[in-house]
Amino acid sequence: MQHEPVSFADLGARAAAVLHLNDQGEWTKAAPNLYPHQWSWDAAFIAIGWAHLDTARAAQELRTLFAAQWRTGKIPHIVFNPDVAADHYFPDASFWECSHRSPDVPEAIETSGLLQPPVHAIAAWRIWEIAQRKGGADAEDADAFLREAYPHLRAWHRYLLTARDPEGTGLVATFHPWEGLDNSPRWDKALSRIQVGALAPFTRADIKHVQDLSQRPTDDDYRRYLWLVELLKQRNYDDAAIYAEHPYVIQDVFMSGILVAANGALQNIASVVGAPAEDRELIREWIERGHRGLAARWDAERGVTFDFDLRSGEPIRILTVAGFAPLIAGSPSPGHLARQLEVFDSPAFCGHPEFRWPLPPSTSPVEPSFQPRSYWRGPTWPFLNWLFWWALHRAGQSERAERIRRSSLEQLSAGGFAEYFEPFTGEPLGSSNQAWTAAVTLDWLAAADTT
Ligand code: 9WN
Repeated sequence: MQHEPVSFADLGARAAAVLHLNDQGEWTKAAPNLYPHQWSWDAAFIAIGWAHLDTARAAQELRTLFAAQWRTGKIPHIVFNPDVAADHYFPDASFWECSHRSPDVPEAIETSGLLQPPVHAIAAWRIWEIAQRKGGADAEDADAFLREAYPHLRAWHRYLLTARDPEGTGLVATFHPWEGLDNSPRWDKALSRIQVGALAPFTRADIKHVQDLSQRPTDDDYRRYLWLVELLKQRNYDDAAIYAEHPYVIQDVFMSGILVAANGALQNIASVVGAPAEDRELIREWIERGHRGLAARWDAERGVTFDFDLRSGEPIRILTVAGFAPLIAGSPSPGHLARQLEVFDSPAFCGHPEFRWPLPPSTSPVEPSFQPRSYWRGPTWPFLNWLFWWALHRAGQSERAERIRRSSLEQLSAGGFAEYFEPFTGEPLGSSNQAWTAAVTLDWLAAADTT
């Protein structure tokens, strides 16, 4: 529900209250009802929010996530909360069967078998920057935190650059839509080829919490999601076997662009912690490789990058926010960047004349698959807007960045801390009290006089 806009001063107090509402002491629920566990990339943004309230608590958020890191270096997409009733969220830990199937899982912690985009180094660096501004004990704690986080982050990135890119292309392969932007139309064609086999009867829990079905994935998509998990289980979550045989393997430009940006943050972290020169050289190579991978997927005519479906051997030519991977990555090509900004500002994205705010829709309204109320098929997502704001600043585009920050704060003060928003009307959709939405609000409010 939209309400009378609250003042920016009140917004900060309300955002902090949402983090406290979801706080479980050492980690934060992604949302009170719909998402009662710790999610990987949510946790990274949530930690940035905590950094404004309590440096130690911010560090703890990521420490809890790192404790669930697999021996391969993979950071799992969900760390399950053992206190949640089994029927509250589906699929729960018993569906994933990770601890029975993989020798690589952490001890005594139940996780999913997938991953999410690697925004964690960006968050760790942001926590450090915020703490440096506070100074004193906060700054020292943040130094210590970076020393602790660095080996986890390096192992995580190494995993993505090897197990998920065994051919060294600079692009990260994903094995399931839940690893990317869930029900994005980018995955429709690849999913339509999946022949769903026998699934045990199941009850979706998401539609108990969000009853408007137009906002959530369809049942058919859900069956395909579950079947893909069955196939991953049959291969015991072995990345090499999955990469070779799984019917759904997509080189995801968005994930790959984030990895390049995160490697930039890892470079900064490596200098602060005094990592050996070989590490820094390796991270530099990782960044170059990532840029090369994205350049190979650049579509000069459309001015965006497109994912590549390794099973069909085709690019996935659908205009979504993922097309801005070079902007997120910090592309070294001025030509690509200029073109990206043109497309970003165009009516196909932020410049649509009927949008309530000039914020990027998850899928472009020029696409036939665009649906303004459906999850990743059109709505705007505040945490994504944060990522663009951050990337635009890094690219020296401070005016554009400020437009995103102001528009986002207006959107949030009118609609509250929703999971996502209808782009034309600004209606808040999905879960309310979504933790990462509140967290990025805190960072935007604090940025008024620092960026
Ligand atoms: C599946 C928690 C997560 C986000 C994802 C978002 C949604 C889960 C779901 O919620 O995914 O992982 O049940 O739909 O798509 O980006 O991390 O907020």
